[in-house]
Amino acid sequence: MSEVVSYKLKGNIGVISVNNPPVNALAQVVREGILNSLRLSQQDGSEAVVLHCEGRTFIAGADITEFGKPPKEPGLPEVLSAIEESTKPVVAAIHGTALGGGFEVALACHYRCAIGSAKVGLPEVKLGLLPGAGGTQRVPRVAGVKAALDMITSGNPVSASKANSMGLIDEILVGDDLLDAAIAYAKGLVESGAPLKRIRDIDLNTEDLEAGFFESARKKLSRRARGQIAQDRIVSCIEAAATLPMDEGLQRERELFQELLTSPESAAMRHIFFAERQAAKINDLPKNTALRPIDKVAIIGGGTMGGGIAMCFANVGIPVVLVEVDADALGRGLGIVRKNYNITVQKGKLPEDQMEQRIGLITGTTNYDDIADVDMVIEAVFESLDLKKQIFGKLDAVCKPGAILATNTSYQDVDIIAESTARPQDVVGMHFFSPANVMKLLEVVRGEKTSDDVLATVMQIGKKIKKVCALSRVCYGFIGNRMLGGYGREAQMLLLDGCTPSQVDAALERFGMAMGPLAMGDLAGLDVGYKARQALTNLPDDPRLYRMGTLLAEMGRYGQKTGSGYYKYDPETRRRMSDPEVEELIEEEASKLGVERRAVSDEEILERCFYPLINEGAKILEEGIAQRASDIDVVYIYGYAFPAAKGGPMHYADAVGVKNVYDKICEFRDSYGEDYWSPAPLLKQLAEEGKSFAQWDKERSDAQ
Ligand code: 3H9
Repeated sequence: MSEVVSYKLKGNIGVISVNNPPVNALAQVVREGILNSLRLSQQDGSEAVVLHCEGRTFIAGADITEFGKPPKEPGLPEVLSAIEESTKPVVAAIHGTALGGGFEVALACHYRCAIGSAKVGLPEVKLGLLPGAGGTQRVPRVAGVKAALDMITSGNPVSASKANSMGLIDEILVGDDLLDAAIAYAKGLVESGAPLKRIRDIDLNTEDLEAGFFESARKKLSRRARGQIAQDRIVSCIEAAATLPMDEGLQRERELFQELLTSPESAAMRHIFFAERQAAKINDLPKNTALRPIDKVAIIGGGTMGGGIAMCFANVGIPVVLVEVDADALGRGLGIVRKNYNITVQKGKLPEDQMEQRIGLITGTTNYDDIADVDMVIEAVFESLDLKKQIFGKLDAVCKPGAILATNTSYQDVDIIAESTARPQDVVGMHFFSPANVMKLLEVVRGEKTSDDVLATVMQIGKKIKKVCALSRVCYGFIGNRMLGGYGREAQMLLLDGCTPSQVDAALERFGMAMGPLAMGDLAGLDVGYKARQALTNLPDDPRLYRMGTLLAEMGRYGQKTGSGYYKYDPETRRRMSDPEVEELIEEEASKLGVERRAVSDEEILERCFYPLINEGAKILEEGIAQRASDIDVVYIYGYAFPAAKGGPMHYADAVGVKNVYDKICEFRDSYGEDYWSPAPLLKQLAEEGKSFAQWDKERSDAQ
């Protein structure tokens, strides 16, 4: 028997222990080990069997690295059948997170016990999959169709106590030692003559389901699915649970799981799963780099951004001091924080006493001397290099030695900011995305002199405040905003070439973007882009460039905040509507500029908008601004709402074929000129070598 899974008899209880760090994933050796252990348990003097895991968690799911490779025996369904058919009760003892296939193993057991801090869930949908080992058939039998649908389509785990109330966990264990408590529970079952409880034997109650329930569930989910098919297939599986005998339901689940496993959506989402974890790793940082303790943080600037960042820290129990220039501004800042928390409370997502606790962790000051003792400062004032330099000079004077001095700048040069202190090694960029308390991305910007321990600490604190971190070197706009330039430019050029705003946005929204670039411009404010462009000195002298955005801003049509921009907005509902006035204006401008308008296909819209992203991404890679192509994908998924089902722009390039992207860019260069369409040397190289960005990442990682 493998050492990864061991079996021992403890009195009259057989104990199967899984030990496959870090998360006890169900690799082949684990599946085989459990199967062999079960066989032993059927032949010895045990009267019940406990299945438990060593380390930090119960089984966290199938081994995702095995997906896409030839299957290895035994499959998980075989293991689950063996558990279910055991002649002695099998008890799952859960701690940490029992997820996906891990929770499905537990559901095949006759009883489930868990410690109070445990969580259980079926997160497969987040990988573009569905629970493929009975989850869609067993959960509805226990918890009902509606609760099952909610759990499986959201993919969110539930606490042990919630699972207990849903019937998914039979017993919450007390006591310090999980295994002792689970053995005691199993002994109790034996003594009381508890039956072999199999979920498959439960009759599913469908009485409370209104007619057409599954159809309307499908419709509702398709609105939020953004190009993903998994939700739809999950509904089909649960429908099968409600209408077919167990084994036929399992068969249906198996077929649909296999379909999803080979889908491009799931490949993209699995790519992102690993990319996200990889992005937190800094290639040249020694593994044992010491971390600086972060027990108290200051935020300079209590605007929307500063307030949102303060909430991120308060949410995980870290005290924050908000610094503003005067009492009024401070009052406004603290007011924004309270308002945001109130919204969360009203949505029922946060109990009121917890809100007060969190708000209690945020204090305010107008005096820099009050932040002399903090471990980390994050400057979040508006984008003025002079102002930022002044602030960092002040911070240098008041902050204790070793304090991390971070700037939340979106564009400014972190090295220049660092030079306004005598401790550039302590200066780093922490680029949050708005609203900072909601958006998951944190771009960590490594200055020329940023020290290793500052970087390691920021990566760790980023994870603690529940952000997904990606490292960028210093350049204008860092990874995300730098790439965005060409995307916005082409969206506007397409208007002159023949599109309406809604045609451009709709094509990109059908692709899966949460919002098209023109609607996004209206949301952010067309005045913002207008002002930012005025500060740029190196733009090509081309009257077509950003023509419509500039015109609309000059007309005072700033977007949603003025009720009109590329679109008109209903003052009550903020619903966007096409504006014939804008369409006329576009036609007039095109004719003034001598652009002959023509019909533009959706395909061209996608290519014109996304290929500049990919091309700039390739330049960012060859300049060493990003460590990996997959980091760029992480930035776009978590910071710019690129659809997860497409895996980020670089993965999308791989899916389309790097050579196809390169050829198209060359074609655009020939039609529209070199200013906007000069292919990145790395793109050319990969196209010529027939390689993908994923291969490029792998080769570099292998060489390290
Ligand atoms: C499934 O189960 C399908 C079945 O229904 C049907 C089958 C027939 N496999 O996240 P962390 C690695 S689908 C392989 O940083 P944390 C991860 O890459 C699966 N590797 O830890 C990382 O590696 P590295 C359903 C995995 O403490 C390391 O473990 N299950 C897997 O922050 C640490 O991970 C899921 O979707 C895996 N399943 O969070 C659960 N999981 O160190 C996915 C993790 O080299 N996992 N790794 O970068 C998670 O959500 C989190 O890992 C967990 C721990 C919450 C468990």
